[in-house]
Amino acid sequence: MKAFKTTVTSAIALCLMMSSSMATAEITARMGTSLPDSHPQTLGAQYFSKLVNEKSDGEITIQVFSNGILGNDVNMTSMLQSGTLQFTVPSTATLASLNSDFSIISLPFQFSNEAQADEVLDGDVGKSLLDSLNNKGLSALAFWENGFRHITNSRRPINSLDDLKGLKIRTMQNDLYIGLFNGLNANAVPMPVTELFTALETHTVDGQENPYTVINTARFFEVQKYLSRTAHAYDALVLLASKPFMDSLNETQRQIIHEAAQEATTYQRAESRRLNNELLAELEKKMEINEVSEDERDRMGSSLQPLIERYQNELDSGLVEDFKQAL
Ligand code: EAX
Repeated sequence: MKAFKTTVTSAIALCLMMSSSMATAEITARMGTSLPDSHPQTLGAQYFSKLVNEKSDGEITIQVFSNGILGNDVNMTSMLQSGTLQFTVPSTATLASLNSDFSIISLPFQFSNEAQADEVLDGDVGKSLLDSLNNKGLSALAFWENGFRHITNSRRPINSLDDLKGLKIRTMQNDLYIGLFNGLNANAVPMPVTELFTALETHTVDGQENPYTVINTARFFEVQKYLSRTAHAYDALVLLASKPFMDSLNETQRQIIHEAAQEATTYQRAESRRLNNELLAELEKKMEINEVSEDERDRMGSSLQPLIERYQNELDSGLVEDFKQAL
């Protein structure tokens, strides 16, 4: 009898252990970013990971791999679609290959400040862009920020449109950016940002364009002398989850991911703005920086007008109208 009791007690204990371990079955997900740990893209990823872990009481862990260790923005996005990676944060420019309407955010010389970008991204335009990825194997959670992009190069300051002539400028792997730099009389050379430092160092390209946060955290100042403040385009990032991964979660877990994404967005945008301001002052100590006059920026914008109009005609007309109204 005693032996029987012990067996029953052990069996109950075993069941309890099993059910409690089932209740806290741990989920480990991976998140890849293409930029260094100190860039707001990765800072946002780390904050998002922390929030998800806290909100799920340790049930969901997101491991963050920065600096392109898991791949570049284009192939990490494909990995999400196939379910081999769970989260990443590419530029809207990367996503234009899945839905060309994403190009509306990158159209040159449109936004004057971050508040305008927030209005577009947090309004109908942004919502319809995020929703459009649902049938592409992606669950788009929020817009984060990379910021206004400026040109660096190793040859000369860009004060006018003419100074860009013949310069080899790396662009993102995106048709609009290629058209933009070819339209400014430079030679666009598309490649992933993860290959860019070496390309600049070996003079495969003369220059590149990115926000101050990227120029500083990716240490481009070591291989680029001139920084010209063109602010030619605004760059938003998209916090993406793999749809196969989201579908594998229960409703409560999905809710946690969405809540954490919203909270992390407030933090990420604030960090991006703070650091873009702070790091310009850092870069002033390391590079030759020049302002580009409003007149010259207007000249650049005018020479890109055919490109801008071509895109506006090709993109969803309702979206283009909403976009114009928000500006
Ligand atoms: O996705 O590729 C780039 O220049 C982007 O600024 C960056 O990687 C963010």
